[in-house]
Amino acid sequence: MVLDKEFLKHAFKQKLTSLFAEDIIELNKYHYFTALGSLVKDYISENLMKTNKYYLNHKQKQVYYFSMEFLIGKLLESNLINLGIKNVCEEALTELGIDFNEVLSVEMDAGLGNGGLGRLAACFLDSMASIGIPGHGCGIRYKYGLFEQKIINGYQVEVPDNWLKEGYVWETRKPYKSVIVKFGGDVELIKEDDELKVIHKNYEPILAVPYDISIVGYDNNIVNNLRLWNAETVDEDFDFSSFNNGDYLKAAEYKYSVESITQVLYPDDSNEKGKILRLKQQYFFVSAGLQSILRRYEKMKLPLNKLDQYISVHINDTHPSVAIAELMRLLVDEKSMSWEEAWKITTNVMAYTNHTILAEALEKWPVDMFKKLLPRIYMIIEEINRRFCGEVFDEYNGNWDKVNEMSIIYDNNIRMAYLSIVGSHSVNGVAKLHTEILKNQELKSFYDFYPEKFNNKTNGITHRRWLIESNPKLANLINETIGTDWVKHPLELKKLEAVAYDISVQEKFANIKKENKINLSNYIKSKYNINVNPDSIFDVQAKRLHAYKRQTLNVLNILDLYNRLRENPNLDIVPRTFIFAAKASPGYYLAKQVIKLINSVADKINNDHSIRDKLKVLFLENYGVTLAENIIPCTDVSEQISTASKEASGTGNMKFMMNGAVTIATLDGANVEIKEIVGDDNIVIFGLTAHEVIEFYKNKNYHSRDIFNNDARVNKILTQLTNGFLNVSNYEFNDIYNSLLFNNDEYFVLKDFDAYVDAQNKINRLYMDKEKWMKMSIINIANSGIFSSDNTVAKYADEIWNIKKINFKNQSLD
Ligand code: 26Q
Repeated sequence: MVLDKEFLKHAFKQKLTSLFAEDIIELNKYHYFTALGSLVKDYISENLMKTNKYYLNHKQKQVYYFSMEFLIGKLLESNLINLGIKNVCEEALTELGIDFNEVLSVEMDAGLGNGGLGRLAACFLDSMASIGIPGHGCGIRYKYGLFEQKIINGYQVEVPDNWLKEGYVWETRKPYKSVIVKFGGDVELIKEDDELKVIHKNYEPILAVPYDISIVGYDNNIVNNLRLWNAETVDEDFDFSSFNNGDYLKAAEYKYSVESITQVLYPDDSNEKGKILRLKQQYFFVSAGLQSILRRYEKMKLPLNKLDQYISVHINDTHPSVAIAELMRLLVDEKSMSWEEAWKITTNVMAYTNHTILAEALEKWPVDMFKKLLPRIYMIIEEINRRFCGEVFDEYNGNWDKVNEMSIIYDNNIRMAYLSIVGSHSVNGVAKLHTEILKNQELKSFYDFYPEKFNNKTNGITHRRWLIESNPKLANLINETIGTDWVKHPLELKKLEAVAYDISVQEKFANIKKENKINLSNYIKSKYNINVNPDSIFDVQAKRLHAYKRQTLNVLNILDLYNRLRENPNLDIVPRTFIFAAKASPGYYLAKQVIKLINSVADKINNDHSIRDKLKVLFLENYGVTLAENIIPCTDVSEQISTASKEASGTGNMKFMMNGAVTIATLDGANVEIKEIVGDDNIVIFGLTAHEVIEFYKNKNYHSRDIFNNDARVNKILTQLTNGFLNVSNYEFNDIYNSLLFNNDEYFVLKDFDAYVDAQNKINRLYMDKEKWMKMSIINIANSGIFSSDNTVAKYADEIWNIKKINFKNQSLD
């Protein structure tokens, strides 16, 4: 199929007819979107089939990225870009009198993730396809993605995200590839011909139906697959037959309980302990995924004992870690392989990424619950643990303390991180600092035991979505300035360094930032009826709301700045627009209070005309992939201010940098590496180091009250939280107040306050020197190529998966 404009116009009209049987003038942008999407999908499908055939014929090793979350956002524009047909589609639709950008904008975001971990999975899929890695996603087709956030009277209100209600043009249901997943029941081991046979009875069978979404590589004809599983009842006529039995309600209830498995994404990015439905979700997609991988493998007629040469399974945090036991079950129970051989293969196949060091986020499952739901899997974990503990016992000369410390099953809980380490050949952190903390603190005993397993893979982001798609003006200017090599080789962005001091180039970059800021200002005006000055500094903190990310620190500085402005209206500052965007987990009370606080401060400041135009505070609702794409290109200052040691990596930090924002940051996560690459002059660093934070925890010698008592500014601001100054009840912010003062400020907000104020003042001074600022901005863009997920994924392929890139350039896939 060749797509030229005339062909497209024709095919588009035909699609409209076949889908809607109405004349084009009767239809609206939603229909246009569906028709164009469907057309593009047809076009992609040809390459999908060719890619598959190529992989099969060449017996290419495949990697499967198992993840509970894929935060992929909209797909139409990125597919068009990767296929190289965006311009021609835009022209075709424009000639038909259709507003192309409106058509792009009506697509629903696929918000099947909470935040960083889910978005990372989506960036990796894009990069794997684009650099030629046969890599596929495996996850859950949640009927409801992450909730939609509304702000009502300053509070977060959650609305269900019914993203499938109009159908989803990118998916293909493949019922003939369904598999059965078994829950509960009784397991018996019997000896038959000297072989141990496993009999699983009285289990509940669930039908796992795959929905496939094509992942299009950039300009290389490769199409990989994202397979999302849907839970359904096994017997299609189930409710009907029961109806005949007069048991209709029971059948309906049963159907509901089965479908509830894939009903909703857990809206929590740290911990929601011990929920049986979540464990069901985990085993459901993992078992379905592994069964379908084995089925494909068997089709290739390769011996099972070579599985590890042809398959890698990557587990995105511990959420899919039952995969280790499930693969053992499939090999030992269903394929009659010996334990030893199955174990060798399983550990070679599996690799694990850790995304967090927050103790409360480390997954544990209560033994009783686990055993009941997954009896055979539990037995297998017990056996894995029995053997592992034996090794530890031998290695440490019978030291039982060591065995207890490292045991996978301990205190009636299964520690999933430990299972993941023991059952994988690779364990990686997501930024240098994070990996060091894992090795030297959190997982030290495992690092001592298995040093060869541990490695670092600093996160990355796809520059196609986060620069080419979201900031087309900047991408074009980069093309004009250094050519287009960087598109396929993002490290080439480095060439921009040569022009960072060139005033005429700086001006062009500044103009684009300004144009983007004007666009966002218009959006804000139309949505919130607030006037924003596009010449003000756009200072943005956009990420999940969490105490460790310290949105509170940002707000406290704003309050202090406001106090200073009220005392001295002539204070020499560049007008600043502080923008927040963040969802809080619905059950995370303190995080939701912080949203109310931000909105209360915003109300107070935005309505104070005495300081007008010097300060604005905005909370943009419903942060997600699409809003991120709109905010990031407009940002001057990127807020990356987590308590050092707490943010595993961060990826927003990379997105902002790539769009020319200057970062104000603690030395946490990947901020450390951003600083290393841009140099001290092109980033503003403040605050405690990870080492200092860890020492304070250890020595318990931080007392937040001392700061309250000795720092008049802190005293004043905290008092303003509870004395009616913010036009809310005096009690409204009691819990925030108490967390800072009486619970000793777990995240060192007050401790870092003074350094943060200084850092913000420094930002103000730097921005006043326009040339200096634009130099910093350009140097940030120039050095962002290293954070393209193309590089990250290439390292995974090379150092973990042992998969070579395939190169299709000028080569047919046939
Ligand atoms: C666990 C148990 C029960 C319910 C929910 C969860 C759960 C869900 C999501 C736990 C964690 C997550 C997500 C974690 C996450 O997004 N971590 C982020 O991963 C990014 C990619 O590596 C890093 O850049 C961030 O630093 C890290 O916070």
